[in-house]
Amino acid sequence: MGKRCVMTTSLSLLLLLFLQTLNYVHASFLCYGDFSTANYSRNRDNLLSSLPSNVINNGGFYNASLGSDSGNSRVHVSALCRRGYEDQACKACLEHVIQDTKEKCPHQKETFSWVTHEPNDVSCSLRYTNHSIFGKLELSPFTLNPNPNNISSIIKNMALFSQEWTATVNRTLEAASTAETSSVLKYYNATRTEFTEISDTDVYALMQCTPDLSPSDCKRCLRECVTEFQKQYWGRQGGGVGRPSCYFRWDLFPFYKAFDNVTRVLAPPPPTQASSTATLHCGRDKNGFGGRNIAIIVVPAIINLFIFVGLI
Ligand SMILES: *[C@@H]1O[C@H](CO)[C@@H](O)[C@H](O)[C@H]1NC(C)=O
Ligand SMILES: *[C@@H]1O[C@H](CO)[C@@H](O)[C@H](O)[C@H]1NC(C)=O
Ligand SMILES: *[C@@H]1O[C@H](CO)[C@@H](O)[C@H](O)[C@H]1NC(C)=O
Ligand SMILES: *[C@@H]1O[C@H](CO)[C@@H](O)[C@H](O)[C@H]1NC(C)=O
Ligand SMILES: *[C@@H]1O[C@H](CO)[C@@H](O)[C@H](O)[C@H]1NC(C)=O
Ligand SMILES: *[C@@H]1O[C@H](CO)[C@@H](O)[C@H](O)[C@H]1NC(C)=O
Ligand SMILES: CC(=O)N[C@H]1CO[C@H](CO)[C@@H](O)[C@@H]1O
Repeated sequence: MGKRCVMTTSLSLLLLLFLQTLNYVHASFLCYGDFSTANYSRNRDNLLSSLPSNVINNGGFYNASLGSDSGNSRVHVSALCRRGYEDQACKACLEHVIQDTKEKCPHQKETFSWVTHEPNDVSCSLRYTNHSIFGKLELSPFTLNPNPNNISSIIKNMALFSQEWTATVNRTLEAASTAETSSVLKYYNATRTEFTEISDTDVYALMQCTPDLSPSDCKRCLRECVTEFQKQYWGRQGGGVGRPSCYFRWDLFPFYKAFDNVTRVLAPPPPTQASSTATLHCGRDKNGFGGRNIAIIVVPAIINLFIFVGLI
C-alpha cells in the first residue's frame, strides 16, 4: 500500500511536469463567462462557420457580430493570423482553433486564444464575447505559460542578462506598437537577439496586438504582459502571456515559424549611467486565470493514472 502510494505520487509528479511542458507548448486558451443560451450558441456557430475564409479575404483580421442584444444572444467575434503566413496555413490554424474551442468551450459565453496549429506551427487568434469588443482594450483575464526551466542553469551574470532582456523586450515592444502601415496586421514584431552570455542560442521574442487598438493601448497591453511575466516567473527560460487584446512570448528557441526571415541583432548596449536594478514583485495577481486551463487538463489525466496504476 505504502509503496503504491509513493509510486503514484512520483508518477503524478512526472506527469504534472510533462503536462506543464505540454500545456506550455500549447500556448494560451481561456473559456469563461456565464452559460450561454441556445440562440447565443447558434449565432456563434453561424459566425464561426465563415470566419476562416473571411479572415483570409480581409487580409488576416476579421470581426463581426450577430444576434440581438435584447434577446441576450448577440455574439461578437474577431480573429487574426500573424503577419507573413500563407493563407492556407492561417486558414488551417483558424479551423483548428474553432473546432477545438467548440469542443472545450461548448457553453460559456467568452473565449480568447493565441494558439499554434502543430502541423504548420503557424499561430492564430480567436476571440468571442457577448459585448462589443471592437476598438476596446481588454487586459483581463489573462493566461501565463512559463517555460518550466530556469535561466540560472545557463547564465552566470543575472544582472547583465536582466539588462539585456529588458532592453530587448523594450525594443520589440516599441516596434510592435508603432504602426507604420495601415495593414490589419500592423501591431506585430518578432526579434532574434544575441545575448552576451548565452553562447549557443539566441533570444527570440514575439509580440502582437489586435489591429483595432490605438498604438498607446497596444503598448499598454504588451507592457502589462511583460510585467506579469516578470512578476510571476522571472528567472525562467521563457514564457508566454496572453490577454484578449495582445500576446507576448519569448524563448531561447524559435517558435511559430515566426523567425524564418528575422535578422539576428545584438542585444542593445547597457545604458551609460549606472543601471538600476529592476524591481521584481512576487505573488499572484488576484485577477489571474493563469492556472485554470492547467487544472482542466490535469484532473482527468490524474484520474486516468489512478486507473492505470490500479491495473498493475
Ligand atoms: C454578458 O453576459 C453577462 C453575464 O455572463 C451579463 O452580465 C452582461 O450583461 C452581458 N452583456 C451584454 C452586453 O449582453
Ligand atoms: C431564439 O431565437 C428565435 C428565432 O430567432 C426566437 O423566436 C426566440 O424567441 C429566441 N429565444 C430566446 C430565448 O430569446
Ligand atoms: C519569409 O520570406 C519568404 C520569401 O520572401 C516569404 O514567402 C514567407 O512568407 C516569409 N515568412 C514569414 C513567416 O514571414
Ligand atoms: C528553478 O528555481 C527554483 C527556485 O530557485 C527551484 O525551486 C526550482 O526547482 C528550479 N526548477 C528547475 C526546473 O530547475
Ligand atoms: C524599458 O521601458 C520601461 C518603461 O518604459 C523603462 O522604465 C525602462 O527603463 C526601459 N528599460 C530599458 C533597458 O530600456
Ligand atoms: C521589428 O522591428 C524592427 C525595428 O523596427 C524591424 O527592423 C524589424 O523588421 C521588425 N521585425 C518584424 C518581424 O516585423
Ligand atoms: C476589419 C473589420 O471587419 N472591421 C470591422 C469590425 O467591426 C467594426 C464595428 O462593427 C467595423 O466598423 C469594422 O469595419
